[in-house]
Amino acid sequence: MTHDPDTKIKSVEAFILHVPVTGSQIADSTHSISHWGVVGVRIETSSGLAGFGFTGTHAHLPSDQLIARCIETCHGPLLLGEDAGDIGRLWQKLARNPALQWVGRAGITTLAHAAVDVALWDIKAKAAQQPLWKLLGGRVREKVRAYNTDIGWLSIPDDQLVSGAQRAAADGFTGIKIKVGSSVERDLRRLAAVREAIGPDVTLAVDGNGKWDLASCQRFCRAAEALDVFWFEEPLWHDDVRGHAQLARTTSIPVALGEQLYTTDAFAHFFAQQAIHWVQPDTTRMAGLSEVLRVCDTAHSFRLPVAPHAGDMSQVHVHLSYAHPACEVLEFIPWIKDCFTDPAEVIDGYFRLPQLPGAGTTPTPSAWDQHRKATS
Ligand code: 0YR
Ligand code: MG
Repeated sequence: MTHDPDTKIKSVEAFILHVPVTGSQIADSTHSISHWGVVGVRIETSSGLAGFGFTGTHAHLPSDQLIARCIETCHGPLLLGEDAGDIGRLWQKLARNPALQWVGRAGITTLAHAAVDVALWDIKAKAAQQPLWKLLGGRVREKVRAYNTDIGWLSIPDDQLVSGAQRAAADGFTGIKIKVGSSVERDLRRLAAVREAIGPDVTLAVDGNGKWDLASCQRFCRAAEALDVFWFEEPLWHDDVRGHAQLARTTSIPVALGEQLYTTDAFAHFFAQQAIHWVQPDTTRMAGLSEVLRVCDTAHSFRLPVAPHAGDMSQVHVHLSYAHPACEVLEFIPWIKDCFTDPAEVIDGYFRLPQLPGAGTTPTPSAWDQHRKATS
């Protein structure tokens, strides 16, 4: 293997940022949180180029510190001295690290790998002095449509849910998503109220975070079908391929999922069983952009649309979505965008095209000062 001396990896350092969410607390059907965790890595090359990548968490410091430790002590030593440009080879090296046999394949080691892989893409794009979307083949679409998730939390009372949805539509959003998974009756009432308030032209998706059983999902869907639901996200438990396939056969509402899947193999089961309509891989949850690209290509071959899940709050996925033909719509949550030099911003309902070289993962100095937590 020949090594470009300029992109030789000199250091691998983990970092943790805890960034407040909108208001002081939000909830879905499984948990409530006050901060978003940006657990990442800064990789520096011998020429002094710094690349950043991160995973997204619910900002639980002890588990964030496990990810940081994995980055520095398990993945880091395999990277030092390597050519940062060898993204594919380094992906394999980390994914097939014999030291992580049994320990890895999902969870902490994969989240840590996600941060590393994205940092390598960031370095490659910065070395080329181009925003990442140019490296991914350039733009395939004029604009990336955004949908707003931040107006739809289960913790938001009914009247504020309706006014928030109206405000988002007035701001130019053509898509919103609301959380479900509390009680079928309450969630149907909220869904109907939102649909009534926004009219027929704004796409309206629901997200259950895997809380309900099949019977509850079917009961919900029977009534929800009349309300033009864009997709039902994570209706059932994340690994339940058969249940999702059964639901997909019995409702006209498209099934969306992927934010809890760590590998292309996990997606393959859902594709094979026709248990998925909207494909939602996440560069922070799978082992980075390299693995997400494989899922996007596969989805495309099945003629299935991709809507990346925003564990990165769309900092990286906005590049992917401009460049990949399968990506049709992208989630918008504004919590961490101002922590980055090239924020993922929505103007009149569409994501701004990123301009700066890199993957959109470079933190600002003030975010670094304000939100940094100890990695051990
Ligand atoms: C907020 N996004 C999701 C967020 C997310 C959660 O806690 O992490 O709702 O898992 O379903 O689509
Ligand atoms: Mg979700």
